Amino acid sequence: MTPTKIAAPGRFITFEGIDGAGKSTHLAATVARLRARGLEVVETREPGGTALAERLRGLLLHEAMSLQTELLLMFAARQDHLDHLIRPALARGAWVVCDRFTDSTYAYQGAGRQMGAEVVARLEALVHPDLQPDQTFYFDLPPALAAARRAQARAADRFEAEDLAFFERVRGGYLQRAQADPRRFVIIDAAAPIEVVATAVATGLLP
Ligand code: Z5A
Repeated sequence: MTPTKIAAPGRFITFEGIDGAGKSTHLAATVARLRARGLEVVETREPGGTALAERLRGLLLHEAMSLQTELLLMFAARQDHLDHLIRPALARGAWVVCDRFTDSTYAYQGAGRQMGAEVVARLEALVHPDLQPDQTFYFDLPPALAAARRAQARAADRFEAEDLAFFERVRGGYLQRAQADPRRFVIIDAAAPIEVVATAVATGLLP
């Protein structure tokens, strides 16, 4: 009997946190570490990751729009990203490492914009009822510290221009999700020095 060939399963890893928490810094190091293991790694981000989703990203970060339009465009970009990049990569056994995913929508639109988790859950059920990240690193940082880091980095976009109260709600939204699913989430103390954070991420990464 010919043995059934089982394709190596792809893994879906996401990085989350308020702006300036350091996730992009550590995402790049994680991608390099996984590639050193000999894995095919697709590095991507949300909103974005495909030509169409990157165009939507430009609108989302810089154009004025209603809260509902913002929420729907986040999921429109995500649908395209899933269809053309994330799902095909996972299907061929690649690891996908993504800067933000639907946890961002729960945190920013659900909690930060106060639209509530229910409407986010309904769109999630439409767009990816069958898919969740295998692992999510959540970089937790007090918003005031994140703002100080951002101030040194670059000009603010539409989200970064929000006040501290907004980012406190976003942080609360993240913590609620992380505490509800401790199997998937790795909570990282992003206030620690970069080397300490790097070690925590490397240690927590799926084998
Ligand atoms: N958004 C949304 O509302 N809903 C959604 O569903 C999705 C997104 C998917 C774009 O995200 C925006 O979209 C985002 C939420 C919204 N809001 N904003 N703005 P983005 O991911 O593209 O942008 P970002 O979150 O602002 O990413 P970022 O600027 O790349 O920030 P970061 O990744 O958290 O931080 P970093 O660039 O790695 O580090 C920031 C600085 O801190 C940098 O100078 C580092 O050298 C420094 N750093 C990093 N770690 C440390 C430590 N440990 N100590 C000291 N300094 C450090």
